[in-house]
Amino acid sequence: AAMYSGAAAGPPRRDFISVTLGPEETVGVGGYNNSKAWRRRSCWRKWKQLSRLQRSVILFLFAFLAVCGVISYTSMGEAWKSITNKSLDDQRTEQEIPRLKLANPAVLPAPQKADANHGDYPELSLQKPPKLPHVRRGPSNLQIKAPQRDTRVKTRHDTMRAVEELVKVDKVEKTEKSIISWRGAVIEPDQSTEPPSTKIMEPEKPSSVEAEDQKEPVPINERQLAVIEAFRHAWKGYKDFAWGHDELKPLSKSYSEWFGLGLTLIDALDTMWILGLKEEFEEARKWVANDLVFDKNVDVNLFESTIRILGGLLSTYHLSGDSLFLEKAKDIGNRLMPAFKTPSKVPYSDVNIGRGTAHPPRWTSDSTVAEVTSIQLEFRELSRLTGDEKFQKAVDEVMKHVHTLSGKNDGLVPMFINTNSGQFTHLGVYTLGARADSYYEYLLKQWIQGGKKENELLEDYMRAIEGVKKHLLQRSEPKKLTFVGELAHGHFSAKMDHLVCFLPGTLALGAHNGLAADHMKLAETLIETCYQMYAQVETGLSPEIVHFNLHAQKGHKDVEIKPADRHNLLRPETVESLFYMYRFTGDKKYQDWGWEILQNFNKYTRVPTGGYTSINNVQNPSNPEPRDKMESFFLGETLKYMFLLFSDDIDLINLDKYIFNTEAHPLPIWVPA
Ligand code: DMJ
Repeated sequence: AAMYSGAAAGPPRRDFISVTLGPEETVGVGGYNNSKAWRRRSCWRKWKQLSRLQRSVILFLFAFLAVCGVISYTSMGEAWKSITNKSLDDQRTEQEIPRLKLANPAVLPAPQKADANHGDYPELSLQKPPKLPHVRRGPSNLQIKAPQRDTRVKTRHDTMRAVEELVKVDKVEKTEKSIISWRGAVIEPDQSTEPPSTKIMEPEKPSSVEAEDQKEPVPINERQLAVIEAFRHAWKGYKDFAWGHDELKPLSKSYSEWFGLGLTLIDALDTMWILGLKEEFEEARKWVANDLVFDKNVDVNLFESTIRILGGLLSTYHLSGDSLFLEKAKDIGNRLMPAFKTPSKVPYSDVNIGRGTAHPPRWTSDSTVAEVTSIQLEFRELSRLTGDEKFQKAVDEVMKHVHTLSGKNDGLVPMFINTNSGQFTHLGVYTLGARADSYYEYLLKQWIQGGKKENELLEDYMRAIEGVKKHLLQRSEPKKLTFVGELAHGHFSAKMDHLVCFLPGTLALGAHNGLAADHMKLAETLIETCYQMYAQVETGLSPEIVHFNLHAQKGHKDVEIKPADRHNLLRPETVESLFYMYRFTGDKKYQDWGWEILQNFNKYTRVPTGGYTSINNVQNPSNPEPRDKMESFFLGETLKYMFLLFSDDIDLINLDKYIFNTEAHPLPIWVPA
């Protein structure tokens, strides 16, 4: 630094110098000096010796090189990043190859509605059928064969292959599956293990769209024609005097309202489809399209509107493939959801579907056990169809909660549950009749609907049937009919509701699905009893409730009827069980018993001007005392089960593909056999 400060006295300034990069001063006075300070000084001196131009050129060169360096670093960085990422992707792809490949086979249509959880469950997308060119319309036996069958078969075949591949992969993943054994009932390994996810992936198509090879229609027989005639007669009364209202009052030629939602019409939609009543169906469809409005300030019962309206709309959607019914189902489903907003999440009994408010009955904060546990098939299916998991979540939670509750007696449940505490109330009374009946039915049916994977449902069902055997079965005198009584605080009562006659059919369905063979034996015994509840009565029609004689008394039959119980509401349960028994055994006596019942309905409950009526006295053939009301389930259930009972076409609502809700509305089994 001192040297430069004295530059004026230094050597004369040269105007230019040539740039010499050689070590000019490495050999100089003093010899070799390579100290850092010397080198710094020497470089600086050299720099100062350069002209401004030279310095500018050098600076420019440096600047230029620096810019080039930055540019090439950035682009190399990108290249490097992509190389790094690619190798990560490669690693992931290798791990996921089987799943990803199978989740997106070319034959599958693009998802209609994306779901946040899609990526977690690619396998579910495989359950979706390919988009087919043709959607069936019109009642089943009036249908024309679907066109382009070859294409359809091929497409479906390809899809099935993709599914099989997936199943192979899935099987490898889930090697150790437990076998459930329940006192003699052994469930195949592939039917057991974890419950299905509540996360719903993609909306499903109606089952009618999936229907493949349609075989020649099986001709309708005489007895089925008699059912069609009965239906038409009932429908005439409804159409003439109660169109668009809840129930027909056939004697007064008017109607009654319960919810004001055209209950009979909706309940009857899928029956018309199954019976092939195309004209009637189309007319009813128009009413649904133009006049069915749920935005109404009206209180509806959650259970009744779920099984009749939601269930009826969903099954009609599946049978017809007509999206109108799904839209309506979504609407009512959403409007029923406020019922689940309770402290315990056990739903309230009533919902105002216009206001979106819900409440328990006026006198209590209890709900009925059968009601809160018999809405699951419908809400679960609604989730599957819409891709919105909230419906299934709400009802699954109720089942899970009830599963854990104390207060059961060998699997038998009390009749009431509190919506605040979530606990059973009125403990100690056990029945398979009113207020508990369909709890048992839906345990089995949900298990079947979900592909036989939800073990808790099966456990609860099997335990309950053991409870029935242990506490509720007795034999009557003189015919030694096995019946299902009731238990009240340890005391057995020989009382049996007609409602209990759903049980033989449910037991038979369970046995058909691999449960204990003795369930079928019990079903055979119990259906005989239910038949006797008709056969031993003067009109050949069952009363609402019977009491069985436990002791032989001269001149007494097995069945006793109290004056308050001798009404008949045109209920379906016995005919329902006859249908299952005939399907699974082929024994024609079940058809004959059903035929007798139909004739007696015609004899004692048919109103000449149209419609059928409930009666007050099944013991008085000369005056059964008509009540002036046709319940919606007569068209929704009783006549439908009659028609199916008389049919020899096992594919007319195949029981390996469909599960009936408790109002006889068939919904698809998610993993059909
Ligand atoms: C119907 O609404 C249903 O079958 C319900 O499960 C019981 N009551 C009637 C028929 O009896």
